[in-house]
Amino acid sequence: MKDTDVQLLLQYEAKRQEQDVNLIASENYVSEDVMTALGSTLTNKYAEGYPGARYYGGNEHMDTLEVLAQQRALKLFSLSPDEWSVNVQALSGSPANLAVYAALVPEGGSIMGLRLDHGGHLTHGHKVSQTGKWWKQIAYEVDQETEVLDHDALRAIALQEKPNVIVAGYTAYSRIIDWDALRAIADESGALLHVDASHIAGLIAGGVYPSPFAYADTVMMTTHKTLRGPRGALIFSRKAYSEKINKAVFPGLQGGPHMNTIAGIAVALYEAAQPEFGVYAQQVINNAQTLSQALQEKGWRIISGGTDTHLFLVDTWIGGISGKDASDALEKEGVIVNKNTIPFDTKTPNDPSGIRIGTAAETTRGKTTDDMLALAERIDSILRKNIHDN
Ligand code: DSN
Repeated sequence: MKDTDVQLLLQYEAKRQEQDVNLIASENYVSEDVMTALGSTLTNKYAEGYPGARYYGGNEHMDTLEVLAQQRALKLFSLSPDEWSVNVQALSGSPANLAVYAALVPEGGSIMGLRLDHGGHLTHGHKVSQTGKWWKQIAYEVDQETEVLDHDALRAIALQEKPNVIVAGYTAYSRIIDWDALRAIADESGALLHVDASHIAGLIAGGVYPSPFAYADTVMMTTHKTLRGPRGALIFSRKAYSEKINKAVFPGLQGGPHMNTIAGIAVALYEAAQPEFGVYAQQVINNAQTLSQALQEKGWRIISGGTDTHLFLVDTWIGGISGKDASDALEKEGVIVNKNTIPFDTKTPNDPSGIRIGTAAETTRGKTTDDMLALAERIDSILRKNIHDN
């Protein structure tokens, strides 16, 4: 590389990724093949439009590629192309959720989403996100005692507020989601059910977490978390909504799709369809359960008492160290997590009461439950050294 400044940064970051323990719940390591697709000649190509209807010439191979990615996505989640479509062009999760609402929620309508500090995402209608400015957020919560979803409370809110769409699927929620219960609430309140499966996509693909497809009207997932692809998103929709969603993505919100990313997504979908991906997904959960349990046994409070997924939250504040200080202390010793609010947090998002831990990335690096036990020792000892006196 002639640009030695950038080359050096690439080398530094590669080394950092090699050396650090990565417990960021939304990160993963893609394969060499995905990297090859991302760094390919496809980055040179403009392909505004959709297969067979592009605004530029020279898209013969791009059409084949985009259709291949669509076919693989539908097949991976056992969806019939007669009932479902998938848009593979959204640049990432936030614009993908925005596209879904732009297509399906009328101006001034409402989005019922889990509160950000209870595990929801900014784009589930939070006021600082455009999704909370163009539409009204009807917020729901987890139960204060159990820290899991309370369907009775959720149903009461939905029946009173009659949102246009209910969003299920979260960013910092470690339990199995009862899709059936949410479908029933959506039906009773006259709402659509939109599932944000970004975090759990790879677990669903691997067959180790319940699939939402039989219950949802639309399912959005990012491709770079547990699904282990490049940064991007898939928007699945029942046929009745697909045309509106496609128009919302292009030309509504985006121009030319990133065809190199779509190629990377196609490769990741191929990889996720292999039998070994199911083994990987199960190991991700085994590792998260082992790590959370080991930390719990060392006295750390785990939100909701454990995990059914790749992630969990630790209430570090009750153990004597804030989420920010915990995250900083761990980072100094090469263990990367993110600070995170916990339900009913008494502290602030910049210095919340907890940290979020995920095992998808380290499992890709071959880590086992024995490694998780050693990691729990390491995390516990770092945190204990940094507990505040007060
Ligand atoms: N920021 C992502 C996460 O870390 O969960 C969600 O967009």
